[in-house]
Amino acid sequence: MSGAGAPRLSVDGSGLRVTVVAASWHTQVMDGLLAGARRALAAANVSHVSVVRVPGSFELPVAAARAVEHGADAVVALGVVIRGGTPHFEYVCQAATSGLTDVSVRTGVPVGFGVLTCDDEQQALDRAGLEGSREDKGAEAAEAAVATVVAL
Ligand code: DLZ
Repeated sequence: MSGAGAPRLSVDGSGLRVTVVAASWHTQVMDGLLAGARRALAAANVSHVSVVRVPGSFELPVAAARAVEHGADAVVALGVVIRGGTPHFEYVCQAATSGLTDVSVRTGVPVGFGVLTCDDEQQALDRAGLEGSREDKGAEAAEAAVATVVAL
């Protein structure tokens, strides 16, 4: 985890089934987030990892709900939403955030929140876990999901 006050998480996720649901907009950033999530899950010894790709971040909640129905112990949701010239940004961010929260709270299955909501592409690249990025939000979301399952 990174940022002021962020915890250092180190957990053993052996035996857990984790599904990564990933949007497809902003390919380069998504590739970084997905690679970071995979790295973090491997470091936590999670061997049962499924990846489900959906078109956009708006579709992440339904994919997360299905993953839970199919037996996932934790879900990692990854997406990138970049502000444009219309209010569309707010609607997609709101739908993704509240939808993923709803799935998690309703089912009791942790959902790691790795959806970047950025003003421009550079902000997203800085957080994508790519070479030169300052932060690795895909890894952070995966670590948070696994740590929460273990804690509960
Ligand atoms: C339509 C749209 C736009 C404009 N921007 C993004 C974005 O920056 N990131 C993202 O993940 N998805 C975007 N989408 C697609 C919506 O999430 C959704 O896939 C479509 O509205 C179809 O339901």
